[in-house]
Amino acid sequence: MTAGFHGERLKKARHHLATQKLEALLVAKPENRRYLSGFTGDAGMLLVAPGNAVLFTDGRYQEQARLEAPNWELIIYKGSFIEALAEICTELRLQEIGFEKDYLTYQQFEKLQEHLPHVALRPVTGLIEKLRLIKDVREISLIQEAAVITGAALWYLLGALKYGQPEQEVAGILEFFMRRHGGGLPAFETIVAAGERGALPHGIASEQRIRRGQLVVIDLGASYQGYAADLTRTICLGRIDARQREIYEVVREAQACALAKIRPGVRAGEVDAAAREFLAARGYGEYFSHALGHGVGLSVHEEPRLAARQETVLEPGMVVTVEPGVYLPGWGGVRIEDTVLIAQNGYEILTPVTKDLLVI
Ligand SMILES: [Mn+2]
Repeated sequence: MTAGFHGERLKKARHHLATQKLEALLVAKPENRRYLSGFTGDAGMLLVAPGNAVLFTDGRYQEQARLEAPNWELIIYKGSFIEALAEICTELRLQEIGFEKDYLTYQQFEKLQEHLPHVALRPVTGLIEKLRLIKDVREISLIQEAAVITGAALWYLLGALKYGQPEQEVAGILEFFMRRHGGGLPAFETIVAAGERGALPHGIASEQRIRRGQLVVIDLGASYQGYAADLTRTICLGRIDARQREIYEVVREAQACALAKIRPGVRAGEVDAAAREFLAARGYGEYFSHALGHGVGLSVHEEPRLAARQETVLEPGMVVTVEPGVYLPGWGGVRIEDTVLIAQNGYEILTPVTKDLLVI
């Protein structure tokens, strides 16, 4: 099984290299490394060549690498990784290797140049990420599991929330629940933003206490075996006024407009536009200050972006967030977000939590 799907991914990567007329690729980005090889350690690099698949790591990960990536040729380097790489390049007579230009540091690049004087270095971007755009069935089931843990944490919180709790404590309740139910580290720092702080789209939990009458934006995501989920709900404590209710309903309708657009063949930008035009027509256009959504997988933010003018065409197997929001400085904010799978005939929401206005 393990060899099966990783073998399939490696095959696709090699095919991709061939179409780019690239002899070999050095894979440094942790998510890409994990995607291709299954190796989950903190340190290591892959070299993908037509006849070789090499995993370089250090002594701490020897046993783990053998277990997780049994079909990769394992090289445990002692001193410097680059010296080990230089040896392999000579052995395989490689003339050119690609490197991930949006990940490798300039210093690492300089060292590669220094130690591989006879190898041309070609910067590439998004090569393995392109493969990761469409999730296979195993990936979808892992994202689904992360989404279920995330949704359950929010449901649990609704019963556990008390007036006067600091935002940080609320975040801690959510994170502990997710870990207790099989989640790894949270996929990102949990956002709990009450009252005026809700106007900060990325207002991570602070020491401020949540009070009756406040809207609270709660944005959380479990990870499960490396895969992320992403969910936001905005709830109200104790009582709600007419304006809070109006803005909540506007955001909820904006999300419904965007979801109604989603199906294979539609461009990402059109989905963004559906929510954006609806909010503009209702007078909230300038208060929706970010993109509608992003891909979710081994990274919590990856391709495709659901943003203005994005030409990517949606395909079955993509997983994206749909998260319109309205943020009014000095007042607060509302965001509603689901993680959504693009399906053959439309879409499937993976984050199973009601969007009815919750007044706790
Ligand atoms: Mn998100």
